[in-house]
Amino acid sequence: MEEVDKKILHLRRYAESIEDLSELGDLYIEQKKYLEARYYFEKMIEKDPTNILGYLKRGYLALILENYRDANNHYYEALKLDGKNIEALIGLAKVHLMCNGFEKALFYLTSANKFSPGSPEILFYLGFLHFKRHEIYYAEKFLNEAKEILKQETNVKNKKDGIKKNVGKEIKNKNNKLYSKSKIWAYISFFLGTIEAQKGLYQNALNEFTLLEDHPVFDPINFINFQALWNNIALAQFRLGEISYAEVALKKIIDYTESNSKKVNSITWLNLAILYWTQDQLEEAKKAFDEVRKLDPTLWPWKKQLQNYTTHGAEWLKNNLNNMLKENPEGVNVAMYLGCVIPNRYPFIDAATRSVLNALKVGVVELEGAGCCPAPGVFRSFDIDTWLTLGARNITIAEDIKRNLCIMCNGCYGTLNDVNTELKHNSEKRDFVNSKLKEIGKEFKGIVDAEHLVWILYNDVGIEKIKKMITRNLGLKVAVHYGCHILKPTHNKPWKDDFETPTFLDELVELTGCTSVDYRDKLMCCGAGGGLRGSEKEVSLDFTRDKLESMRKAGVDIIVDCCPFCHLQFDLGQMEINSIYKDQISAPFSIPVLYITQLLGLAMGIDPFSLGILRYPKRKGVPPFTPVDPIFTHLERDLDLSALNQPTN
Ligand code: 9S8
Ligand code: 9S8
Ligand code: COM
Repeated sequence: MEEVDKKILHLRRYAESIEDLSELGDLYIEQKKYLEARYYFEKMIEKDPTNILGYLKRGYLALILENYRDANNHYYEALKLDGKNIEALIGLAKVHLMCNGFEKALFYLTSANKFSPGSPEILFYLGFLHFKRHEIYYAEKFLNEAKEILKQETNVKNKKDGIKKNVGKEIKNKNNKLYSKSKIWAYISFFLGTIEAQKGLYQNALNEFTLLEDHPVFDPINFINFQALWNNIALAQFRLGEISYAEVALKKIIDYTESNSKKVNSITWLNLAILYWTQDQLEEAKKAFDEVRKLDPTLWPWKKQLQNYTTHGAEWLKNNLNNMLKENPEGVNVAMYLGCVIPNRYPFIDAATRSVLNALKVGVVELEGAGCCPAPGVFRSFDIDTWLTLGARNITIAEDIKRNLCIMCNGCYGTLNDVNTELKHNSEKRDFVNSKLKEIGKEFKGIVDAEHLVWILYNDVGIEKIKKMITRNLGLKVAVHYGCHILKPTHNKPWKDDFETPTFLDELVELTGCTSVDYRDKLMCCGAGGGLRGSEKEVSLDFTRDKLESMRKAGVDIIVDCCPFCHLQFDLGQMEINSIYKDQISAPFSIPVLYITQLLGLAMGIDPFSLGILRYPKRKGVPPFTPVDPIFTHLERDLDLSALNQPTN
């Protein structure tokens, strides 16, 4: 008979005191015999309803069983007996954390912190709470505080015990790095690493993660934790370009599951699939995608499109685009204005936009013979009359077919909307422009609107309708970038918000289940506009670098924009900054950049090939320059928070 069993037998016979019953319950928990444990904890309460211990134990057990209502009730009873009981306060905070009741969790943790200041456990949960609320600054602050206190405690303890070598609470891992065996310490390091990764500081992240490689908390026995850690290691390696290390890390998880009949999660396979895809190992990628589908069909629903795309390539896409709705007699109809940057450098922005408009049943036709808008920051700065005339010419093409323009570029929108307003209201200028247009048999009438795509989505189609089309919750943290010309000048813009604090683009982004994260100088220029990129590239990239550092500080997953020129500046710009400003940046940048319709399309379930997010074959020298595939990889969502229910030492 095992020692534990003997002990249990003994206690069952002789247990009398509250303490004995409590010990017996604990032993049953260890053996995962929860019903028995509950029986003895209930006996504790029966025996002495004024003793807090029984309620605490019942709450603790309910937490393990993820029965949050019960946990809440028991801890609440405990708190009634002793309003300052730290365990009850932390227990209640955990319950609310698990149910995303952040306000209440914060309340309990703050009280706990008041009654027991400087407890690493409380500080850890405060950090964790802020982490979950995407408040990176405070998350880091509390986690670091907790870590510091743990370190001091360990030192004191080691000194007191006269411990000189690596025994007791501190041990060395195989890389000979000193670390603490404490559970809380391990979680703190894990979250600090995750935060570093979210900031794009992948080397820092790895420094934290490798400390945990052979930590008991992340041992394969705690499979969920083990998987989360190695997924995160893989992601950091992947983003650092260490592809083979990333592959090894992911395979480590899969190998372990195969030999231990554990269940690998679909995200691990998805990460592996994306890794192979980016390396052009299509056969392996397909196999991995198959595994993803088997485990979770909602995570990778584009199996058929993948087949089509890999067998028929661009033909399949072209057919898709050719068969789109041209006219909707009851709905919204527009004429697509492309500008210069999209057709020449980012054709997938066009493809993504058309796919989304088609899904929303918007009729789309071409503007045959349209030219450069012309660019506001360039032409208008030199010659207003030429600018007006060329702009008016483009508008007349839409007038001929009586459709409003759908403009995907802020600069083009700036020009065409300004020209349109100006000529509708200024008869002198209109006469001048028309005298020029007459030479090519055209006339500006002022009968259509020049609209930004975002306004068409937000207003003409409407938030409600888009919301109904959203089928997937993307859950990414997004740096929304508006750009200049969509907001300014303000006199002829349709946005009802205060133009200094616009929300329309954030609202669209948040329809997808993403969070728009605030960051410093959100409305600042990307740096490209006004001819700056063309004439002073380094200066323009200095702006961009500044914005990117702010985004990184806010820990965003991706950037979302609504202008191809901004898009170019962020996408290609990150690569340029990584070399030009190598010595001035905290680490190389690699934040995926999505155009708004790519994000919406993904949330609407449109396949990533039609949206230009995954492509084949992979080519050098064409966008996206900053890889966007990582948006399919999941960082903090790998974390299993139930692991936090385990007792902490
Ligand atoms: S067209 Fe010519 S150069 Fe650009 S993309 Fe937007 S602004 Fe108008
Ligand atoms: S590009 Fe698009 S809209 Fe602009 S001018 Fe300032 S920001 Fe970027
Ligand atoms: C920016 C256009 S989208 S421009 O460079 O200001 O003309």
